[in-house]
Amino acid sequence: MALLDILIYPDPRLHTEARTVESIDKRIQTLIVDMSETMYAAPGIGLAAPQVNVTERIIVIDISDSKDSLLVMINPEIIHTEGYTELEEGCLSVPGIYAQVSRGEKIRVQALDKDGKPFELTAEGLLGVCIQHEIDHLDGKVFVDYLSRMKQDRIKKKMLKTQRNS
Ligand code: GNR
Ligand code: NI
Repeated sequence: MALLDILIYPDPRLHTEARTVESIDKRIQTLIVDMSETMYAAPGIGLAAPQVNVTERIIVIDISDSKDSLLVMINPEIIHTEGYTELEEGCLSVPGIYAQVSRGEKIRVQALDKDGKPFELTAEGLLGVCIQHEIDHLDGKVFVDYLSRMKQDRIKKKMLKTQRNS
């Protein structure tokens, strides 16, 4: 059991594009277990590898109340989007900050599961938003990047200040 450290905004490493996973070996399997434990402990409903300083395209998600529905996606790709939705989002890398972000309402995603087997799923609601939020992390994007420059500056200052004081 290993809990990983989560990078906090505005850490520049959160703005690095993650690379495609080429082979799903023991190292990746262990990373997935550690990422899941880190997400559950946080607690959060999702976690992307770049948040724990691993620049590879891996995400874990569990939006269930019972925390027994782990979804692992390796090299996820959105292959279709329909409509628009807006939800108040938070992020483990931006603790204490919540804001509305506009996203696709219904998405179709393809990915590899933890054993490297390809699968597809259609998602909407919280799951759809969460998948888009996590794929953004893989592309070096954090939800505050969608906010006004003024809000981003305020959030940056607040984050740097709380990190100095802890
Ligand atoms: O725990 C999380 N909650 C959340 C709420 C609304 C929209 C997205 C999320 S993802 C977030 C965990 C996280 O930071 N994943 O990258
Ligand atoms: Ni996040």
